[in-house]
Amino acid sequence: MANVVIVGAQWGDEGKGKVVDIYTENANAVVRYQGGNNAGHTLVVGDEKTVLHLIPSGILHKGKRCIIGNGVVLDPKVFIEEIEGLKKKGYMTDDSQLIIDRNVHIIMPYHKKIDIARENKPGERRIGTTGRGIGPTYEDKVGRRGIRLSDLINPTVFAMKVKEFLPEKNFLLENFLKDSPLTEEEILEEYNAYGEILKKYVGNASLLLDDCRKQGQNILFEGAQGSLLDVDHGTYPYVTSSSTCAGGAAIGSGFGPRFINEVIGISKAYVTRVGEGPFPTELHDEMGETLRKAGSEFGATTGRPRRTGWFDAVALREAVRTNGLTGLAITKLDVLDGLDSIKVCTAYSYQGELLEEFPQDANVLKECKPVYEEIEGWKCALSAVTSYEEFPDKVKNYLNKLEEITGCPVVLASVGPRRDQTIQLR
Ligand code: 2SA
Ligand code: GDP
Ligand code: MG
Repeated sequence: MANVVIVGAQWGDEGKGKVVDIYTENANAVVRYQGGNNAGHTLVVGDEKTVLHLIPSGILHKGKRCIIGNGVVLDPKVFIEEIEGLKKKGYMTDDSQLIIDRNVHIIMPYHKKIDIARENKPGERRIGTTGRGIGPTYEDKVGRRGIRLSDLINPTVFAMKVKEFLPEKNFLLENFLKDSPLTEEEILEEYNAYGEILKKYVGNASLLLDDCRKQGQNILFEGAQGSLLDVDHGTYPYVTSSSTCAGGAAIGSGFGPRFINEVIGISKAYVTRVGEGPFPTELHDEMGETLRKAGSEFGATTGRPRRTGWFDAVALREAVRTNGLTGLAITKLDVLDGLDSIKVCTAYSYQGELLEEFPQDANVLKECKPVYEEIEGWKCALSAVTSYEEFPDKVKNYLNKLEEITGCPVVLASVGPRRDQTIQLR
């Protein structure tokens, strides 16, 4: 292992948390580089389940540095609660294990209110956001009206910025979104207390990572959401507001892109999506429900039911290219255990034309019909399999098929949520 980026190769929830936890074994530092607490990354160790929203999934490994890079947007309340939860379980015994870059942008109370009010506004196009204030925080970052962690920990600067920005937010809330305004006093009282707690975690992620690199240490970058939710390369406007693709790892941490050695894309053996937006292989029938039940497909942050569908190689080839994937990890193979036959989408049909490449326009994608190849199911339980050799031939065929139609080698297969239900193929 050298410096590796782990990204979701679909619309999120592919099992990134589980894979990052496993790769952390060979890493010295684990870095979150985009998104915020819209993410829900699930780790299962023995019988204990931990869902992380902000803190890198390496945190269960003692002594591994966990870094929150500049590209992340941070809700201080959620962050503090997450630390408390981990400490209660006996993790994070040393506070210096965790560093937050001082340029991280802070999710403010008005960001959350605006996110929720926009989603609920009659007549507005809904995105199906998580309601965590992610989009409005990134808007302010790019609009140069953001509040960074370095501002939060300086009460004078923080008060000045709240005074400057709040009137515009209140105007929007009251006049356009028909929501109640916020007062400076309530924000300062709540957030000054957070600043005091967060102080001890503040650092320079870029400098730290460069030091790690110079010492020959291994760095793992943990993507959140998925490539098809990338603000540039995803199914815009039905995307999240950050760069979820591998390039985001460099921007969101201040690590030079030429030092990244591998990019591993995580993909389910089928597809899920939560929120609105086009999804060509979506199943609206019994089979969709079967996958949702067998895969426990409910949001790890909001509990929303996830939409389900067959594996989509057209979408995955897009992820292979936009991320420069060096390998694929296929998760949740066990969810397909009971099926007589499994479909994989190899191309789309659009207005009588065969498309082999993912359309850039969401309006075209919305009209695409999947062209399927059908593969025989293996009809046996995989959850106890521990090596590639133990896989029935039909599973090996499925994995070979996925390699062939995506053009990317499968390096890992997962047959259950636990750490020990993982098979390294290469
Ligand atoms: P947002 O809140 O502005 O980022 O929402 C914009 C779109 O991005 C999607 N999104 C996600 N998709 C899958 N998983 C996510 N994390 C949670 C999980 C989701 C949950 O792990 O299950 O619990 O509902 C995630 N975060 C953002 C979102 O659905 C919108 O389509
Ligand atoms: P992430 O956002 O990509 O980290 O994924 P989530 O944690 O949101 O969702 C993945 C879900 O699938 C979690 O509940 C995991 O525990 C679970 N999971 C991961 N890999 C497997 C697997 O191979 N089989 C099964 N059955 N569940 C898995
Ligand atoms: Mg998730």
